[in-house]
Amino acid sequence: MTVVSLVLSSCGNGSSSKKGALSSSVAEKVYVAPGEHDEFYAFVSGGFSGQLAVYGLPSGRLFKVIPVFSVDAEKAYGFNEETKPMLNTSHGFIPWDDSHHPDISQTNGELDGRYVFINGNNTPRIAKIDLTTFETTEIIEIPNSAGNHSSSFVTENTEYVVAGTRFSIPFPQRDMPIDEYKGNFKGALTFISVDPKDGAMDIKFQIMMPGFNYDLSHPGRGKSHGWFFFTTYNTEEANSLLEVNASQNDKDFIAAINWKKIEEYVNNGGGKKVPSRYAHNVYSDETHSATSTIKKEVLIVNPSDVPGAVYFLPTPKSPHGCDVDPTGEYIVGNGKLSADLTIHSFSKMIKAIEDKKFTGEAYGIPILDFDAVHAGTVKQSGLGPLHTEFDGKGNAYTTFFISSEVVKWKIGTWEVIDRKPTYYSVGHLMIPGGNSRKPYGKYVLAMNKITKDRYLPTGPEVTQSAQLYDITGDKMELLLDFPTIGEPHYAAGIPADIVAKNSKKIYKLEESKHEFVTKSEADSKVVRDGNEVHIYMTMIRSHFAPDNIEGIQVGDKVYFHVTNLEQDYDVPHGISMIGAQTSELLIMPGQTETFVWYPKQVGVWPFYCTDFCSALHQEMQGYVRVSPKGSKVPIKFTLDGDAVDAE
Ligand code: RUQ
Ligand code: CUA
Repeated sequence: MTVVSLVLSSCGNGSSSKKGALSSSVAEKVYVAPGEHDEFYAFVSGGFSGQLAVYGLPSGRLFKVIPVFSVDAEKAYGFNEETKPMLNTSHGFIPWDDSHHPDISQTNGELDGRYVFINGNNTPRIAKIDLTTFETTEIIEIPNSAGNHSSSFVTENTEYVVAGTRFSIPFPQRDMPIDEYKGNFKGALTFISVDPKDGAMDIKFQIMMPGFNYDLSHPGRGKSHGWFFFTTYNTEEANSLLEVNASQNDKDFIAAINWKKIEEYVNNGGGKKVPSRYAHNVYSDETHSATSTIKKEVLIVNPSDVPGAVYFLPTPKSPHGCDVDPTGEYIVGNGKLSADLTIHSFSKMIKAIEDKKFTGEAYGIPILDFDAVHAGTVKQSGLGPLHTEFDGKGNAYTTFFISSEVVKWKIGTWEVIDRKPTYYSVGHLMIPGGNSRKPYGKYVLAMNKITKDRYLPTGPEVTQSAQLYDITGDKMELLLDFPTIGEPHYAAGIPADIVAKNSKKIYKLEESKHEFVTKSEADSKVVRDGNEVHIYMTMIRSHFAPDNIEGIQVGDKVYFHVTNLEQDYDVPHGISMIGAQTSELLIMPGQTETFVWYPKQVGVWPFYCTDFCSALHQEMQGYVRVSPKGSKVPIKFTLDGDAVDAE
């Protein structure tokens, strides 16, 4: 009630009202009128939903949930025969994951809007989403890894997408006592090359690091291009009760990896191929189908074999986020058990390396002298810093989980300029382009873990949410709360016009190379092959061809290969079959998809279109006659109202 009356009473004050979230101008700043488009896309990770959600900013409107690591019955992802291979791993078909950190591809350090990458944390995987179709088109499993968390961040020209293990594990993986962790477990940092032409991913090498936990990472850029930075914790190498035992050391490390040097080493024949099983799954836009290949070896690099490639920068108090400013000079360590933020200087680091300012080593990796690399500290800035983003105007914004706030501070002077509460317990934050040379510093999006009283209650679980702040002025201004799917971790934002112009409208029917495509109604047919029946079906407003099918028997395995003949934008059709133990298919114009049905009961069973496609959508239906096993009823179907006998 208070909110309503304040909003009303500030009406007419125009933009002169600076009362924060309650001024009347706030509504205008997020209001996107009906029919108008948002200025930015925000790709917000779904966390334990395993997916990636697409929102518009500033409105906070949800456009799409892209299925990535979890099956999605709405889109048949992981249910139809075409996409099942996408979820294959060395552990078999895995229908779920925990998706954390999306990152958009870059060219020359700027967002190019071709792909979004995102990591699966649980069964380590990296996925690539094609931003012409907004569909997951490639997933590569990461071997010798567990809790794939310091991922999936891209280098300046998308040379690599990088994945680091959170949990160290025995290398090679084997049956061994857990209390022999120290020295025997290793942490793999994986560099996945991305083909500049077609975006194909391939594991180029894995660096086998000491058995710490590798928490987050970011690439160098500009002057630090060629380097990658990873926060570590549990440098104690404890293996139980980590909340106590991994917080003993006053400082953990940021690992600085000169990947250019390692790339050169590897290109000259360095490294060792070791057996490792991992899945590489690729979806083809031509066949509308995915294939899964199990790969059998990976190239391992031991850091001490490449002198000058890996260093440790001491960083206080179990750092979480590892963030690099747009110039590439500053590396921010967000020490989650600290009140301070530690910032290292890239130039000082290079100098310290040249001057050999080392204070020791860990497993042969030099530890740089803290004072020789330290650029500054943001003092007493809040409690529990997690992540930092940049606006490209010399300011940084850090989330503080414990004190529930976003704090704005100045790069170089390290002074706090502003702080705004979040509701509540903020984890990540995102400025569009914040992980690039060119941030679009108009908004910051904070992603909160707990929302308690902010929304109508929905039982024991209340939605997680995002909050949007205007950051164009000296002071941040809270504009909007909106609910999110799952639990958002990182997000990636991009100006809409970079992506929208490339959005695909239809799949061209004549270009389809799907194995079971039916390009015209006249080609529709039903073919029996032993107890397998293949139905080659088409759909167009507002009927299926064939519609009535006879001669199916209990115990058959019936494949519905269904092609949507439409060649108009935004005209999908759906199909669902009574008793099918799978989802509907939702088929885009020009696309072919397949589901399998096991008829279990004799009778005449209907199927229908699930997507309201025309005024005669309710007429879009058909029947399958199911006879007892061994029946003499021949295969027969109707096309265009005429009965056809199968050849
Ligand atoms: S980690 S807060 Cu993946 Cu910070 Cu989410
Ligand atoms: Cu096709 Cu409804």
